[in-house]
Order: sequence, then C-alpha cells, then structure tokens
Amino acid sequence: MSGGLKILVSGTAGAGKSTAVRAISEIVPVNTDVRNTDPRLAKELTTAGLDYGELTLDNGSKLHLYGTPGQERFDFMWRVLSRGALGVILLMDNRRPAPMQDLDIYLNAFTRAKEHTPCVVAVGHMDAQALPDLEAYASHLQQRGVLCPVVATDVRDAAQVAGLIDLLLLQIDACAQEHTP
Ligand SMILES: Nc1nc2c(ncn2[C@@H]2O[C@H](COP(=O)(O)OP(=O)(O)O)[C@@H](O)[C@H]2O)c(=O)[nH]1
Ligand SMILES: [Mg+2]
Repeated sequence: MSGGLKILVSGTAGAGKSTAVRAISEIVPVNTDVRNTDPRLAKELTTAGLDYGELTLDNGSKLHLYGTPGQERFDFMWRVLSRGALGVILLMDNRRPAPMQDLDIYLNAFTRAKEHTPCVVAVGHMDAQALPDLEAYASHLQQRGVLCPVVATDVRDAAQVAGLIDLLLLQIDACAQEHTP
C-alpha cells in the first residue's frame, strides 16, 4: 500500500475490534456495524462490522488500521482485507466457550504456513474470565509452531492498544530484517 502501513485487527464479534480502532484512531473511524431498530427482533446489533482508522507514527508514517468483520461467514472479506497487510493483531475474547478453537480459525486465516507472519495475540475480557491464561495461549501457539507474542489487553484503554501496535511493529521490523539478505 502506498504511503503507509496496513495492519489488521481481527477476532470474534464482541472481542473489541471496533473499540480498539476507536481508541487510537486520529480520524473519526469508519464503522459499518448495523444497529437493529426493529423491536420484534431480539438481536440488538448486527455486527457486519468493518472498521477503519488511521494513526500517524512518531516517524511520520501513516498506519492504516482495519478491523475485520468477526463472523466466519465473512471470511471472503478476510482475504480481501489481508492483501497488502503487514501484520495482524488477533484479539481473543476469553469469555468464549473455546478460545483456542477461535485462535486456530484466525491463525489459519491470517498466518501463512511455513512463514513467519507478523502477529500479536491480544487476550481480552480476562477481567471477566481469567482462564485460559496467557501460558495456555503461549503453549498452544508453540505447539502450532507459531512465533507470536501473547499479551493480556483491555482495548478500552487506549494506552494498551498503542502498546499492541508497538509490539506488532516490532514483529514487522524483525520479520523484515529476517528477509533481508
Ligand atoms: N470488561 C471488559 N470489557 C471489554 C474488554 N474489551 C472490550 N470490552 C468491551 O466489549 C465490547 C466490545 O465491543 P466491540 O468493540 O464492538 O467488539 P467487536 O465486535 O470486536 O468490534 C465493548 O463494549 C467494550 O467496551 C475487556 O477486556 N473487559
Ligand atoms: Mg465491531
């Protein structure tokens, strides 16, 4: 992508992707969530949500931040959004019934086999649900041969989201150096 770095934030619906993008974007973020106003339907929010936000880094480059739609039925959009992306933040919702299965779905979608894709696993909602703990995530990643840091994150806190971005940028740098002859 010309004139900037493209990174993705992915994870299940309700994990906090929109919250994360909103927390640090310098522009009013684009968000495509559709609020259901039909009182006959129980569901309050239909998260077809795609997010877009921008952030200028200290070195002047512009970060283009894309939050992917959460549902698997939108996985064609994941492929579209992945094009040109330098790295991905996988936002986990620890309250989900099987977070490791969620993680596998996102790893399969966003990290290329046999290649180190810059990636950070951010475990959210740990205040509501402490287990699985970070160690469990780390050993799951290790078993899968994925090199990727795991951190506890509450995306309601902008400083923590900025920390995730920094961590991902470090991964992107390290990866670029690995591939420089
Ligand atoms: N208690 C708690 N709430 C969180 C945490 N992370 C996100 N949230 C909340 O969970 C909701 C996530 O919604 P949203 O950002 O729309 O999720 P999305 O579907 O992934 O875009 C928001 O109401 C956040 O304030 C967390 O770590 N702890
Ligand atoms: Mg959303």
